[in-house]
Amino acid sequence: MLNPFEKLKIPPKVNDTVNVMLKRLPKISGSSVKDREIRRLREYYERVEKYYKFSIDFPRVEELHPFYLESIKIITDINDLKICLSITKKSSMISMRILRKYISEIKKQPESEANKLMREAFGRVTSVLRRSSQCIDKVISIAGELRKLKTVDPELPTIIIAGPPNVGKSTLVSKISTAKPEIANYPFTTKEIHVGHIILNDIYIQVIDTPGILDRPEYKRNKIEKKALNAIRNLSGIIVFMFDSSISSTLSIKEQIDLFEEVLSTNKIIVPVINKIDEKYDEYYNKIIEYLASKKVKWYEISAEKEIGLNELKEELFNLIGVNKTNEISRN
Ligand SMILES: Nc1nc2c(ncn2[C@@H]2O[C@H](COP(=O)(O)OP(=O)(O)OP(=O)(O)O)[C@@H](O)[C@H]2O)c(=O)[nH]1
Ligand SMILES: [Mg+2]
Repeated sequence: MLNPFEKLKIPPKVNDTVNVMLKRLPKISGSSVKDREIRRLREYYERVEKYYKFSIDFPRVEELHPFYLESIKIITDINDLKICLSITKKSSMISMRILRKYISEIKKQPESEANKLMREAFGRVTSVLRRSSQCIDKVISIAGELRKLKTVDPELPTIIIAGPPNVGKSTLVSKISTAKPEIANYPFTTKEIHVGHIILNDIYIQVIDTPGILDRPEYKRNKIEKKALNAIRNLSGIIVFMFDSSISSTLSIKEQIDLFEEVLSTNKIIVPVINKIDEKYDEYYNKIIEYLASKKVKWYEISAEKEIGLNELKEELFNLIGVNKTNEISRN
């Protein structure tokens, strides 16, 4: 299943449509005044029809995969969206009806009435659209944001790279997959979910880079953190949870452990990975391994940046996914 918003045709914002139409009017001509005014209204009709089709083609919220449903909830209130979708549909239907009525009226009336009728129709439709423009434009911008998630396929075998900010998630993703996310030495560099692939003979493994998450209650979390949690909770796949063993880690060891516990509570397969082993700070490192040993889980120690321990980690991930490492042909 691909992103249900990927193929959705998103119309221009209302004001843009009206402005384009205003500029187009003097350029539309016809064989007679009647013909010209009908052509003008027909062109408006075609543009308005795009809003109608958009409202009809917008994926039904009830049928969305939980990952996409949650993606909407992060951006907006679902009920507001539903109301705005129905306003988009209704106002475009009313506008289309007005335009049809005036087109047939122009056909019936004398030539001398044609321009007046066209202007009347134009004014009425424009005011219907403008009255609903806040709602229509809202749905348009939500659809635009959702389309950006076009590469997330919730049904591909998936590895989700998660953890605190600045721990090296994007660095790891860039080393093991096709994705080339931005890497920088400050928290919240990654603000969206990014997707790369490890390509094997017959399958694609999706590798998802997520934004950093802080150890704090749900209600305090920002939209960026919520996007990461959405991937963790609603995409099926293996989670690589990264710990930072360097002295400059954004979260304290206790916070890192608490966050790990939270992710653990999702009951997904989780592979703990201690990163920045090249710059490990013994006191921190010891606390992390002491904790992981007490949990009786197998962990991996890597330096994503210096490419230490990556092969062992990949081998484990491939095993968990159920593919053989010898099948790997490329990471580009
Ligand atoms: N010493 C060392 N530094 C690393 C390692 N991996 C990443 N870094 C550095 O850590 C910083 C953060 O790396 P990113 O990959 O952007 O970290 P991130 O977890 O994606 O960060 P956010 O997107 O902000 O959550 C960068 O300066 C990296 O060069 C490592 O293994 N060792
Ligand atoms: Mg990042």
